[in-house]
Amino acid sequence: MEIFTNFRVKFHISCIYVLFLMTSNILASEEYQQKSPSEIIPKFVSKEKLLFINSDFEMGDLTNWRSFGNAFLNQPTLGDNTYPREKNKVMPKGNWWVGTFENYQGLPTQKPGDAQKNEPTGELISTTFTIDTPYIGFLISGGSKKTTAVRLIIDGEIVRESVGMNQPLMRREFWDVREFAGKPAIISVVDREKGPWGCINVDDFRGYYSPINMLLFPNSDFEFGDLTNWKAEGTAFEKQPTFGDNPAVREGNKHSNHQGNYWIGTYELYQGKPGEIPGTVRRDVAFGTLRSTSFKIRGPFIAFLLGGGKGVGLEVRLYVDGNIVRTASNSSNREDMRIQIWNVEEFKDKDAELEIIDDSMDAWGHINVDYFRYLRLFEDM
Ligand SMILES: [Ca+2]
Ligand SMILES: [Ca+2]
Ligand SMILES: [Ca+2]
Repeated sequence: MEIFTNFRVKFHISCIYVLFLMTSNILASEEYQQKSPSEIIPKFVSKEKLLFINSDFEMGDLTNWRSFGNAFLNQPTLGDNTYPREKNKVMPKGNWWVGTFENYQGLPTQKPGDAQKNEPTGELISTTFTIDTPYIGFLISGGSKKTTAVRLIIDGEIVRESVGMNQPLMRREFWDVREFAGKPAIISVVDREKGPWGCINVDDFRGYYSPINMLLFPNSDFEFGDLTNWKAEGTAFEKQPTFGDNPAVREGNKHSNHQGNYWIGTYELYQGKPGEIPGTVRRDVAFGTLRSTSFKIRGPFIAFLLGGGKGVGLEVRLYVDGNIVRTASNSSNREDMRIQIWNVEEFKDKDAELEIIDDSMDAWGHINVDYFRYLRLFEDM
């Protein structure tokens, strides 16, 4: 009888729980539709901690790090040292960071902006730490080749690697390290490059319990596989987003360089659905616009991928308070998308919208875009 009662109680609790789940799902979806779009953006909060003592370089020395070669001899660097020199920000977290182009530690013999430039090379290796959070996050910028990189090494193997984007501003990068839970690991920062962009900048290595959402709004990277939070007009964006590296299927040597699985390519006609054939194209004759939902500007820099034709009528626009405040277009005809960065510091907390325009029917009359996101958040500065 007791078992039966327990079962009934459990059954009732289960029913209530299922009802609760159903209701909360309905509420969630209603909330999603009824609230203004900027309110549905996930909160950018995340619990985190230092990966190990001085993983943020705030001791002002290389405690818990070992340096090899000469690139890291004059590290860490004090303050946003690129700014006095070239008016470009790196945006370190705190006072100290590592930048192998830099040569400023606040010594009396030095002045802000001093540089050792690209020539020095070397490696910086962290103390061994245990992977006890599901994610590792850090700041990174510098050269985009594999010769300037940040690596996670476990059991002597490189298991994660990130590089810069050939620009000074450090972005917040995350590694999913759940599969390595409990393992001993080290961070290696390498600079094996003497040529242009032969430098690596890093700071603020932290263990995260969840990654911070850097998207502008849900589906600003098109990974839903549909146009949720986007509104298409005209025909160019009808069968979007595009699935996979469709130009490479067709031409082999041309790649889209997209993020994840989905992106926008108005030449393309393949969404990965049953019955569709990879490599199929719509060609350049369609035109139209794709307008995003409204979102609040939460970070100082918006980045995205842009490719396609360079012609008139192919453009990405940022609207703030209904006015066009930023535009981007291609400088050459290219399928492979490249990173574009907008400084939007002045529009903090304002309402914005994106618009992608394909108003061209010419040869190369198509536009490719993907992965609209923040490089940093105001909360992360
Ligand atoms: Ca720091
Ligand atoms: Ca170098
Ligand atoms: Ca994508």
